[in-house]
Amino acid sequence: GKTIFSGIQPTGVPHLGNYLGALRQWVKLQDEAGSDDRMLYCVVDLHAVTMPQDPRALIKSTMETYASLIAIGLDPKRSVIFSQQDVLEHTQLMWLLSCHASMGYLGRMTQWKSKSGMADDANPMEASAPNKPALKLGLFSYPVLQAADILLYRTTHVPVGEDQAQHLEFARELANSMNHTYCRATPPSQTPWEGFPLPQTILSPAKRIMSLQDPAKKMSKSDPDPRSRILITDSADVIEKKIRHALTDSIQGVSYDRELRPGVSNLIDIMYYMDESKYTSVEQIVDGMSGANVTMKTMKNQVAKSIVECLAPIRERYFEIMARRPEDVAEEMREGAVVAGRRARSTLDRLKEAMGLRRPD
Ligand code: AQP
Repeated sequence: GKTIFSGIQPTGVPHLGNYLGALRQWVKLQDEAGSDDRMLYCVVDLHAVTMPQDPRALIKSTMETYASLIAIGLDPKRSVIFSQQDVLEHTQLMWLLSCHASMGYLGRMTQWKSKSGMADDANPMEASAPNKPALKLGLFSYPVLQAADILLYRTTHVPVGEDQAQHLEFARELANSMNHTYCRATPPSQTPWEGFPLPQTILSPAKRIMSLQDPAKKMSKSDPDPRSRILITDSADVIEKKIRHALTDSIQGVSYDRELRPGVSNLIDIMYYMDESKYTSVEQIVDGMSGANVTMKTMKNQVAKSIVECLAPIRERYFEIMARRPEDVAEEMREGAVVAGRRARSTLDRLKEAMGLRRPD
């Protein structure tokens, strides 16, 4: 069977980019899974602390993120849903992987540069941007922890957005390097280590949803302008307003061209991916609108309507979950971690044995 793993940062309620680019795929994989497939979905709170956090806000947004996962249709009975810090093996495996991770490779990753405000050609050894705190080891080694998250469950498939493809490639490299070194070593038990499966990336069709205010940038939780994104729990009013204010262009009528008309094309993409079953293609939407001489205003109304319809039941479920006692929700998360922990320990025990780190029981 397949083992599917993915993670989301505890940044609170996800936006449409997270939802269409990754989370909806998680639900689809869960709903299509066979009886010998397993799904693990993780709120990656240890990744969150690579950036400054307000402790009280972090606890709150972790709960909101978990509630969002249940609201979109993940079912704790079918998928293991848990928090990263509840399974201590993540950081243990990270250390073992760190001893094989290349500094040079990590230095070429783009995320530490963008999150620390560093230039594209910044050198991590002397990295400090003007008026910015020095680069922290945790942010630099983020992809190693991410590789540990994935490999810990002997994951075969990882559904993520396109922005994570680079990190997945790094995880495969590390797995390869570990397999190469330790599968051939003879452990004290004489049973050679089976190695890590090389995890495949699953990209959803909506690879990259762009910001509503600047269609050259991806829709992102860290964008200071809340109008740049739609949250999956936004009310109909808020959605309509954000779409009405979305940056488009002054060209007449509706047409699709990601280069020339990135704003309009992003809105059409969103409309299409909100309910793919309604249309055969993006062209079908565009042809229908240009045939009817639809104005920008009418187009935006239609886009907003399709988002509102799709998100309404999610929003309702979200508020139901948030009305539960926080202790009960937290307990449900811990139950997920118990199941995840069992699989994590079996992977780690075998690897430690291969590395000569495990004494006889
Ligand atoms: N704009 C996007 N289009 C498509 N997919 C996206 N993802 C994020 N933004 C887009 C995918 O969402 C999943 C969960 O993301 P995350 O919580 O790890 O956050 P992130 O990738 O760092 O992106 P965010 O949400 O915008 O946060 P910041 O502002 O911190 O960068 C991932 O699978 C991601 O690919």
